[in-house]
Amino acid sequence: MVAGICAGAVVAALLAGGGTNTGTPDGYSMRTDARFAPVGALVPSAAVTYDTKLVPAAAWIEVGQRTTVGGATTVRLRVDGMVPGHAYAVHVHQKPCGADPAAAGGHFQHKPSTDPADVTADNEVWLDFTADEHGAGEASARHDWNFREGEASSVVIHEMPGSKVRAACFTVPFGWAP
Ligand SMILES: [Cu+2]
Repeated sequence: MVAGICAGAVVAALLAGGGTNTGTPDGYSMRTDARFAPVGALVPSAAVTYDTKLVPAAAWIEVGQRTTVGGATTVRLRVDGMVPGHAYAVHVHQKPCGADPAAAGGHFQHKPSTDPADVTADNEVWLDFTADEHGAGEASARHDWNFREGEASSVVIHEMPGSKVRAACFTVPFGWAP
């Protein structure tokens, strides 16, 4: 019975689409990458830039997720082609990206809350980074909890820490398998 439930969840994870998804009895792992393209680009991308000065077209992003059976989840971010020395704020957001930067909705929160005090790196997935002198950057975040179905769908790059302005967005097949 338990095995049947697990198998169903794995299928759901695999159907989430994109990248490399591996649902196994050991958990869920996924890695996906893309090059940014502006809204309305001839060749659309899962990675959309709204501000090509901060996130240039053709800048690269990779996001990986590893979730263990117990639910502990690590999310990794790697980027290249960003503005050297610039500090970006990055979060996992609830909805897929769209032409409108607001399409990605709010942050994924482990404990859903409207209290600003719950907007923390403990209750959310933050992947802030500062690009190195070559424009590359990376970050990772680990939590004891997992995503919930349909509540984590993208990674949003904000123009700087503390800013709500969305410079770019990457639609990611996050999983919620056991
Ligand atoms: Cu955000």
